[in-house]
Parts: sequence; structure tokens; C-alpha cells
Amino acid sequence: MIGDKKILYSGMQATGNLTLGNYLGALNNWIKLSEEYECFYGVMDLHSLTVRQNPAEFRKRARMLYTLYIAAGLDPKKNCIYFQSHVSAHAEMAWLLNCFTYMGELSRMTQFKDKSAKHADNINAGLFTYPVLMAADILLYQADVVPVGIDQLQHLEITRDIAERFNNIYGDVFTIPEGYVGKTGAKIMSLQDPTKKMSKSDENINASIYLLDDPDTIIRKFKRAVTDSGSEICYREDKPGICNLIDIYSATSGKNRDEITREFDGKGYGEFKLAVGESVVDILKPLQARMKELQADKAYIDSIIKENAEKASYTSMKTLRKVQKKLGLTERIR
Ligand code: ATP
Ligand code: LTN
Repeated sequence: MIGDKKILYSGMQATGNLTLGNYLGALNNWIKLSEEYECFYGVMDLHSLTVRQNPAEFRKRARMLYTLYIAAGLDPKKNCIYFQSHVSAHAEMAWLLNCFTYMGELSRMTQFKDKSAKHADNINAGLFTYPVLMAADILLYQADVVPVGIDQLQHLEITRDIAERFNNIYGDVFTIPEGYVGKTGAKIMSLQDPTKKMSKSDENINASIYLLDDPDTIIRKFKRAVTDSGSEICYREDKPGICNLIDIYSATSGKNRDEITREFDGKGYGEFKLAVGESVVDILKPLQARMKELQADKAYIDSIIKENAEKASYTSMKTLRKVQKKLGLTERIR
């Protein structure tokens, strides 16, 4: 708790341009929860290094992600929004927690298996210990709740296991965090292969809607979205493409699945795809306008980057010091 508020922690990797999946599965929930909790949101730039990055592009992309958090509606005066690499406690805590994490449990992580298959030429140790750094992020801030998409729940489970293992030995050091998955948009699928999640690092740009895509591009991508044989708009297991479009329309319009299938009863795929596209264009319009304004104000963004890094450092250092002491590391002489 900070004051009378519970603590929320979340973040995203700066690995690509944010997609509609990131927005509906995560960012949108962050905004909904930000009034109720004391919130910390990281741009997870250390995590991004598990995949090779071009330095100049990476720097630009990470700053863009930072700015997008604010453009989407997070107030940087009320929420602590910062770069993971600006707070050295994350890497230090990750090392300490590495010593409380088993190879066996890391080997079972689905994301590790998927990413190793995708980057077979670079299966580095960082990719393997990725969940430990994530546990460090969350536990440093004593988070009560962690809003994420479904794909991250396994990492949250290992975070809880590590925290409980540590607490069992050293007493009540860490708050045990709970995951939070929103009711709609928790798993948005690729527009080109609805059996795969929409992902910002997908090579096929038609598979994802990017938050900064212009309206024509958005409509075009929806028109080209892979759907199923048949022509009926209904939510059925054998129609993953249509189910995905219904989920997207539901998350962006606020209508539920039944209302949507009724609205499009007897209508064709073409009409439905256009409606979904327009609904997405509508929710992204204000975010895109705000993004333009913010990108033009470098001094403002710089000032909040600095202010928030200090706040995050202060909060995380308190937990790090406590953990070091519990472990018996020699206290620094000041
Ligand atoms: P990458 O392609 O680099 O793995 P990603 O698009 O999967 O990236 P992450 O940075 O791993 O995105 O995830 C950021 C947040 O967005 C997480 O909370 C994750 O659960 C959520 N998220 C990612 N993709 C989707 C999706 N398709 N549907 C719903 N939520 C998603
Ligand atoms: N692994 C997460 C990003 C992430 C994260 C976190 C999310 C890193 N650290 C802490 C929540 C809390 C992902 O979305 N791929």
C-alpha cells in the first residue's frame, strides 16, 4: 500500500510498434485502473534486449512507447511512468532472484519455448531468465495487482512462486501479486492467422493493426483480414477469424457478442469488416492526435522522464535494501 491505495505494476517491451492487441489487452485496462491504484508503468527496455536491437531505432522506439502511454491517457503526474533501464535496482534484484529460481521452472515457460523457436540463432541466457527480471520488476514495487494479457499469466505465476519461496525462508518481504485480465480484448489474434496472437514483432505488417496506422490503412487491413468459409457472423469455435473480429468490435464498441451477432444477422462479411475497422479508427483517433502534440514537446517529455525515474528509484531501492539485508549482504558504510 502507498497511502490508502493498493499498488499496480505493469509494463511493455519496446520491441516494436504497439498493436491493437497491446492496447486492448493491456494499455486500455491500465487506464481504467489508474484512478483506483497507485500505479507504476515501465518501458521494459532491458527485456527488449533479449532480441537483437538496432541501437538508433531502439532508442527512438522506446521513447515513442513512453510517449504512447501518456497519449493513451495515463497522467504522468499521477502515475509513475519510467524506463526500466533508468532504475538499476531492477537488474540487481533480478540477480538476487535468479538464485531463487530453478532451471526446471524456467524451461517450462511457453514464451521461452516460442521465442527460442523463432530466434534459433540467438537463444541467449537473457531469454531464459526473462521471467526473473519480470519478477524483479513486480516485486520491487510490492505490487498487489498486475494487469496483463492472457499470454503473460504464466510469468505472473512464476513471480508468485519466487516471492512465496523467498518469503518462506526470510519472512514477509514481498507482497504476493495477483494478475488482472480484462473481460474483453485479453487475447486479440493476428488478422492474417487467427490461431496466432497479434504480436508487435510479427513480420507480416498486415497481421497487426498498429496504434499509429492511419484510418485508410486500418480499414484496408480489416478488409483483408483472413476469415472463414461460410458467410454467417456468429461466435463459433470453427470460425476463429470471425470470433476475433467480434472480440475486437466488442472491445472497441462496448457491445456484447449477442448484440453484435444480432446487429449483423443476415449481413455479409464485407459490411461487418468495415464496421469493425471504423470502430477501431474511432477509438484510435484521440490517441493519435495527442501523440502528435506530445512528440512536438520534447522538453515536457524529458522533464517527466527525469522526475518519474527518481520516484521509481526511490520506491524500488527500499525493497532492494530490505532484501539485501535479509540475505546477509554486508551493509554499505556511509
Ligand atoms: P512481442 O511480439 O515483442 O512478443 P507483444 O506484442 O507480444 O510483443 P508484449 O510487449 O509482450 O507484446 O506485451 C505487452 C502487453 O500486451 C502484455 O500485457 C501482453 O499480455 C499484452 N498483449 C500482447 N499481445 C496481445 C494480444 N494479441 N492480445 C491481448 N493482449 C496482448
Ligand atoms: N513480459 C511482459 C512485459 C513486462 C511486464 C513486466 C509486464 C516486463 N516486466 C512486469 C507486467 C509486469 C510482456 O508483456 N511481454
